[in-house]
Amino acid sequence: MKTDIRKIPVTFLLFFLPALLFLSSCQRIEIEEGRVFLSPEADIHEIIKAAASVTPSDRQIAWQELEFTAFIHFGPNTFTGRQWGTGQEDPAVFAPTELDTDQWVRVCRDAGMKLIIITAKHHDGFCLWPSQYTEYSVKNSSWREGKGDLIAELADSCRKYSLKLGIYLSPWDRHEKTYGDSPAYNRFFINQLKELLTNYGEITEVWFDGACGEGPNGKRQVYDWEAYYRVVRKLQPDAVIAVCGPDVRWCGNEAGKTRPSEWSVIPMMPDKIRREDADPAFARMQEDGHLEDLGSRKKLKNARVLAWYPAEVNTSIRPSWFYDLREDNKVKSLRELLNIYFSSVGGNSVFLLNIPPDTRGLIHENDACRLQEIGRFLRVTFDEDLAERAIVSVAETKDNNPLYSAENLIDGNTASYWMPDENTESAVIALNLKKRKKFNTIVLQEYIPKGQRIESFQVDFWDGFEWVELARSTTVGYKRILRFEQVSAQKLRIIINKSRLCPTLSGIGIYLGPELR
Ligand code: FUL
Repeated sequence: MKTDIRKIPVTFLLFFLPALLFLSSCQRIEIEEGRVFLSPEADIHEIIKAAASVTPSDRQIAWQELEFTAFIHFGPNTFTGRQWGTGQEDPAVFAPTELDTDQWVRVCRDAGMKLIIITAKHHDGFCLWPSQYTEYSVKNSSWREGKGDLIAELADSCRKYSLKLGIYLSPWDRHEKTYGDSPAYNRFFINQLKELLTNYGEITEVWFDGACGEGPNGKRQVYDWEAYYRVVRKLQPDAVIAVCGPDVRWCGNEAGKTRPSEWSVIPMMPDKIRREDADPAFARMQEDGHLEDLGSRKKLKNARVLAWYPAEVNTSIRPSWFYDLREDNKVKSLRELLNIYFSSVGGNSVFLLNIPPDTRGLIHENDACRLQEIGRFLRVTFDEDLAERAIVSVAETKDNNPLYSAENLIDGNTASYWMPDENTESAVIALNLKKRKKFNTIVLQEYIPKGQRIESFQVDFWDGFEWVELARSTTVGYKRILRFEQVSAQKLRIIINKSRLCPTLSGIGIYLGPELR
């Protein structure tokens, strides 16, 4: 039956039809916690607006604020010189003579680290806690006469020095007989996960490695990721699930490289949010420097799902993940480590630095000394913020509302922020330090609870005659640290050249750090 348009009531055409059209256009974008679903009709403007509105979960924000974190690879490999144990090593090889987790935590704390992730179980299957589901653990080693629990000791030390604790639990288990017999092994793995998430207090990060090799029976396991995630969410709802998990993305290399534009909002394959299944752009970043961004306009063009999926940059202080005597003199230099720190923490990522304890069960003097140096350098650099008492001015503040005032940029409080009106895609922030000051470091922070928006910006200083460009960069995100040759100036301006929707900034810091030799 055909409808004669002349017979449709005028009220329908005037009122309901526009309403229907409006509603159907809203269907182009659906927002769920931390994700946005776009219909194929969404155009680039709608996509960009949607991308600017993707926000992190509270657990992702808390994790991002940790900034600098430690990885501890420790287990039978420490004693055998291997990097991947076979699972056939005698548990008796695990025999640290002076194990002291307080020492580990003090070294990390002094470097400025806020969390320690321990390899509770690496690929060899050996458990650093006395799991009731396997005999392959500390309980069959001579350490503490088989009565020790390394996870408990580390958890106590972390509590003592106020650091957070995370666990690395390798799904690939080269020892466990049920591995490869998928449902049985998944039950085994979940039981171990439950032990770790119930018996040691707060766990802040669960690090799932994606390695999936053969088990002792030659079979390959099908991991039940969704079931693992449910256990973590239920037992430790505030913990982030990293790498093979929905909250934190592996940066794509093990060399400590960060992309120049590290976006936390990136396109995902529908329903896939894991290292292996994600967009092909996630494929291992080449260590020779394949640093293409993941979230620029070009990358968002054909996106159907957008997610808040921030990067974690991991590397080891030595060439290997586990301790090896032959590497005692191969500890990365201060310069190398600080460069990684500034590009990762200052490049919208969290820096996860591995420090492998030695066969005594201590962090070796060479590594400990380097971490002391890092801590000292960072403390000296960020000791005094020269912007603290500056005069700051902007052309625009959202609704002229003091809640979003430019003063928030220099109040030392990242919970307050400046924001102009919506659709203000560029802006200038002027800073007057009241007198000439020397500086070589600038820190900018976006207010990420509102999303990540800045696409390009520059910093200029007034040399007495004209504005001179000091630095230029792309994204800001949680934090951007700019380092340059020392200058002396009283006036600066930050020009946000391009932003999605409108920028937000929660902080600007100006510092004079030691030269990095
Ligand atoms: C990798 C593992 O295979 C390495 O041994 C190490 O644990 C590293 C952090 O993750 O995938």
